[in-house]
Amino acid sequence: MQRDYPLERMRNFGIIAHIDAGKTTTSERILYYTGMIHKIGEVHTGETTTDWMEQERERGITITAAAITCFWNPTYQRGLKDAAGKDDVSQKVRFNIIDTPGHIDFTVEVKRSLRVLDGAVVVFDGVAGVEPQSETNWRYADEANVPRLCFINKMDRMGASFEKSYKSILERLNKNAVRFQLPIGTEADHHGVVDLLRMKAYTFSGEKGIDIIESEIPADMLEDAKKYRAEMIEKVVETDDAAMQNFLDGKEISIDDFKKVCRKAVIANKIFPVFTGSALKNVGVQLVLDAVVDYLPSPLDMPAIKGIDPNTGAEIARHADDSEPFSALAFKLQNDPFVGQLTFFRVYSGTIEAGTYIYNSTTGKKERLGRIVRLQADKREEVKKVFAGEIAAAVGLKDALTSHTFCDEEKPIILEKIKFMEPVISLRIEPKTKADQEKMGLALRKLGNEDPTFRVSSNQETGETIISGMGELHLEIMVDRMKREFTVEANVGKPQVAYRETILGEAEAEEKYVKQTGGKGQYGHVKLNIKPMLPWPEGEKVPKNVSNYDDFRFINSITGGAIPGEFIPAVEKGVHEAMDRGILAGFRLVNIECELTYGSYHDVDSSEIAYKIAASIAFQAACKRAKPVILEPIMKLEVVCPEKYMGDVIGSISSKRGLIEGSEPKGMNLAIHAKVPLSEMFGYTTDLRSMTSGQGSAQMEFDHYDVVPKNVETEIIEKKK
Ligand SMILES: Nc1nc2c(ncn2[C@@H]2O[C@H](COP(=O)(O)OP(=O)(O)OP(=O)(O)O)[C@@H](O)[C@H]2O)c(=O)[nH]1
Ligand SMILES: [Mg+2]
Repeated sequence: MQRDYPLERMRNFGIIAHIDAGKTTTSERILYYTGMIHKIGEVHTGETTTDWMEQERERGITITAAAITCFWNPTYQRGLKDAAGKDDVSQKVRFNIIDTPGHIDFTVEVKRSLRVLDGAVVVFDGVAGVEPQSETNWRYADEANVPRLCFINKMDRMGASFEKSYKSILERLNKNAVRFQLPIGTEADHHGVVDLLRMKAYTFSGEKGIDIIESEIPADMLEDAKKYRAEMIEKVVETDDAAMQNFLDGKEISIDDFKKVCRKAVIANKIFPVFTGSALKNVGVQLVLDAVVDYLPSPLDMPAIKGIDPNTGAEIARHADDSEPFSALAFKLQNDPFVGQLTFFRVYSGTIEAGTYIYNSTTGKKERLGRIVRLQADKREEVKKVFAGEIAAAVGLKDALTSHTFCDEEKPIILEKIKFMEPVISLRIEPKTKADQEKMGLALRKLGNEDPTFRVSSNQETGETIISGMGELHLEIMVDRMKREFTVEANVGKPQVAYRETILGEAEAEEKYVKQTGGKGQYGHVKLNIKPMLPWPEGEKVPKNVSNYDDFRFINSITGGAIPGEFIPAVEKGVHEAMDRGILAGFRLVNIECELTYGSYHDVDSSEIAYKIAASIAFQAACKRAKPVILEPIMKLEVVCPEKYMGDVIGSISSKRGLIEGSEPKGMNLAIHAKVPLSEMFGYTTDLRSMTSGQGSAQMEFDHYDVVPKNVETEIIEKKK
């Protein structure tokens, strides 16, 4: 079976932005203009295609990233005929698009999407310009090296300003953002855009702006258009020596040559073209799609994906090529209302067919791959075979989790894992009845599998179940989903900060656990050394005697069989369990390197359980002497309010152990930036509202964990008792 689309005519891209910038509204237009849907649904009526979850439709926000496939024939190809006299669709491109949420609590969706996408369209609210989540998502895209186009949306809104928004991109995101268009008219009068490359004006008419009308640039805009065109060309040719030389020689660059040079520059993250319009008023979206075709990379433009050969530990690479060994990354699990469990994966190399077995190199297990589907709006299209560079979803896989690698069993590779943030907030959850109790475990496990930033733990002493996540809204949605999708009724406690514990010093401890009880006794003896964990040196291979986790490292330095090899995993397990229990106030210990340096054994009495207990006791004893401290999440806070409330707002932040970092004008308001401990911030939005007569708003995002002051530590420990 052949692939239906050549790699160079595929674009995998995401739509990312701050909350409410218009990503879903834009995605819905894309589905309409590409003919995937015949009626546009709006966010405010809860009828869009990509916001399909009940909670999304009710609240008008995106919660989970939705992947959709569609096909686009660039507008500049329209009306062209091929050699046979038929419509020329030689440039038609397949889009795999992911509409992501903007709310910080669901930021995991942006992170994992960017990992498997080749490009992104970053949407901005034309009134607000760059907002906190625009910055965060831009940073994620930087980390993932994803080329970007910018779309300044909502130009129809009162107070919209293309120039101000563009300036905020230059100042806060990247100075290589370049105007490729200008809006025609703003606010209620906004109705078209000027394309600076073609030097034409475009307006949109017909049903939902489906017809694109080209005309001359309005006379009063010509001057600006010429100026900004020159600026655009100069910025772009600067990235290419040959083009620069021609430019200096005074030669006019052709549209095609400009596109070629620009494409290279965008893919190299040297240029970020800026477009504009209004998704809601159907202005400009089609031209952004043309730009996706012209400037964003196909899988062929991306560097080979790197991974580790699990047999040798050596770094190996796979190219976007159907003839290479199969490799793919699972990036998202979703319980689909129509077909059940879906595992989304991106194929990096080779191909895979439905009805065969898929090898998971992360678990070392094989599973039958029954069906593969691609999501096209609300249809699920069955596909027989998936090729390099494609994104699809497997139906019904049981063992695969986010970040797992699928590959050719004969030519194994493990791709780099997606790094997720740690949950900062948690609450106690209690099933209402015995029947709920049984269902709750299963429901929480499923939800946790879908979302790596949602964690479930149980306190063995109290029997309590604790769920943790990224914020109050995150946990609220999860509890709501548990009720509706799994019909589990539960009582929930108040949200609490997810504290952690760690050590600042180094210590050693030894424990000999011996029990003589008539028959076979117990014997386990270990000596441990612990210290704060430093990052593993980049590029250095992890030796066999080291288990390296994100926040814990275990080194087995036993030589000469002082402890038989079969008991070492029990020692590690004992340490793990002790870490989960914490040392000061029962919060999980993190960032510790633990070295097993010495021990002994007994021919008859040694057992796994004895080593586990000995290790737990020794580890806790060592922690007590290694300057243990409690860590708390510190949040990055932005408060936007009229200037006259500045004094009150700053006062309130300071009284919450906050650190003011600065302020800047933002439209008619002032934006105040600060770092504040999360524990002080519950209910802050309400306080702020009353402090500013409803005119202030706050945005918060996790920044880092920091040691709590001694007096606060005492308070936390007291409370725990
Ligand atoms: N005036 C105006 N409103 C718009 C425009 N685009 C979107 N909106 C409105 O802005 C609100 C948010 O739009 P969405 O498309 O849900 O924004 P989003 O970026 O997907 O939001 P999240 O996914 O929740 O982060 C909705 O009420 C839209 O109707 C636009 O171009 N102009
Ligand atoms: Mg949305």
